Amino acid sequence: MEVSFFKSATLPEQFPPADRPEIAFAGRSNVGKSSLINRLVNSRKLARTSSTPGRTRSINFFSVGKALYLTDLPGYGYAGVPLNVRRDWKKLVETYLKKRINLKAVVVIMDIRRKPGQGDLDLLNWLKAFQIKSIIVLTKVDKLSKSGVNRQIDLISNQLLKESFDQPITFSAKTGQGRQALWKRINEIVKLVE
Ligand SMILES: Nc1nc2c(ncn2[C@@H]2O[C@H](COP(=O)(O)OP(=O)(O)OP(=O)(O)O)[C@@H](O)[C@H]2O)c(=O)[nH]1
Ligand SMILES: [Mg+2]
Repeated sequence: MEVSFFKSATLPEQFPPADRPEIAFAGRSNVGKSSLINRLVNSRKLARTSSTPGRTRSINFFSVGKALYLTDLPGYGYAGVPLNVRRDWKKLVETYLKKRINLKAVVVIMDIRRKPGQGDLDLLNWLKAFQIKSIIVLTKVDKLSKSGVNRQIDLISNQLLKESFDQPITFSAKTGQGRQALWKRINEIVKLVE
């Protein structure tokens, strides 16, 4: 299916019509959200990536044929962003999550090398409270050795299970590991045929 950039929104009025299912991607600033989307659809330049945190400031909508929207949400938790800008993002993202009626799930992306931060747990709990499905992904697995990956999976899964969240999917935007598992999960939720 053809994937293309559809629209960038900084205000709710700019969101495209809610005429197809939608999956959003969220996580800390610089965690690798845009890279994950690019890898998922195997297009290197679709979502802009950067080594400068706080790059994605708007909500970016990508269309997958006419079947689906993927949305790249601005990252949270980066202190380098001025407070008033951070407040605007928060408002935009909260409005999005509350009002977007075609939203089927939010992929919550975390760095496998770090333990889930307060921002991640807040988001997960918030989604749960609003009965929005979450898919937890641990990305950048290519940065650790196999034993390092296993150790982190144990550690993070334990912490998430304590708060009764699902088992995470491990992913690498660099190698493509986890791409199929993530599509499978998305397909289960939106019942698409890729
Ligand atoms: N090795 C490796 N690097 C990654 C991976 N995913 C992302 N990166 C790198 O991490 C940096 C941030 O990636 P982005 O995809 O721009 O992160 P983001 O979450 O969209 O960032 P913001 O939009 O600023 O919040 C870039 O330098 C990427 O190349 C991965 O799976 N493996
Ligand atoms: Mg980004």
